[in-house]
Amino acid sequence: MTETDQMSFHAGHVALVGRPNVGKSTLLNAAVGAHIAVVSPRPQTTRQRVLGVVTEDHWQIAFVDTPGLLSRPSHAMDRHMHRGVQATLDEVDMVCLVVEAMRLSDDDRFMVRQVQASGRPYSLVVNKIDLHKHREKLLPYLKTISELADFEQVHLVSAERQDGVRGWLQDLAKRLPVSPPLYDADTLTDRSERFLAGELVREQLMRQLRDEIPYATAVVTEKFELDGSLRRIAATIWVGQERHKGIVIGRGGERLKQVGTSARRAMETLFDGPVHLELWVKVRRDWVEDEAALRELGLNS
Ligand SMILES: Nc1nc2c(ncn2[C@@H]2O[C@H](COP(=O)(O)OP(=O)(O)OP(=O)(O)O)[C@@H](O)[C@H]2O)c(=O)[nH]1
Ligand SMILES: [Mg+2]
Repeated sequence: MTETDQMSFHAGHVALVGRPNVGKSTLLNAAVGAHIAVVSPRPQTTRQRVLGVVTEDHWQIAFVDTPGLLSRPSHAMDRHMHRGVQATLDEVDMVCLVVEAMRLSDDDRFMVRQVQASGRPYSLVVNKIDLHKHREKLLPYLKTISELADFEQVHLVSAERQDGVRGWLQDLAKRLPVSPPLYDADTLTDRSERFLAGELVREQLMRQLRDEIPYATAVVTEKFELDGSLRRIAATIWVGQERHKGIVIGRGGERLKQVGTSARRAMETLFDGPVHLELWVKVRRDWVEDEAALRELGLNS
């Protein structure tokens, strides 16, 4: 990189925050162009922050995807998520608050206050605009939400359809500090393939299990070995109660098989190579409330 290039390069960290289910992780994946953050129709899918890096000729944005927060944390894991988001807000150069078009709940308002209190420059991303054909109907909504805080910019996007994402990235990049790149140009995330493998299994649990069960599951990758181009991966699915074990396994092992097949396919796409995946289901009573268990499962950061 020449000296002139260095003087015009912009780089920095940008937090993606918002209440659960607004599409932060979908937006991260759309920005990075790879499925590094887990996505499901259920709120509170993301549990730990994930870094996603986008590098272009003149800029680099390092996004931090965060768990969606509820205004009232209800258990130990919730409280860890709140602390994690706060730590992210303290570290980044800018914040993007993500909301869902035409929705404004108490949890959204809580997040607006968090973002205001962060002391960082912040902008608004209104996602899921594909769900609204007549854009002019969004105007009263945009007026109401814009009046809640002094957003530097407001962007309308559809993360799922990749609509408006490019313009949003370019606009953000301009506002980042002049700085050399913070990561290698080919870095996509700070998370290891080992971590991502566990997350892709958990994503399938979030998508395929009903009721409260997926919230009481955690996944730990026990083995991650390279055998030529083949990745041999073994993971344990931890459940909070004995009766959940049977539900995760399903009749004749059918559910676990489907979880495994879908997770393996997602891993093969992400890692760009074949994967052999082995899954085990084990019980650790009420681990969501158990600080020691949270530590062991790596969920207390
Ligand atoms: N129609 C539509 N759906 C979207 C869009 N973006 C995300 N979704 C869907 O919204 C749901 C939630 O998406 P996520 O990306 O997991 O949301 P999140 O904000 O990361 O949620 P948490 O991790 O729980 O905080 C998923 O079913 C997505 O497919 C969009 O632009 N349009
Ligand atoms: Mg998420």
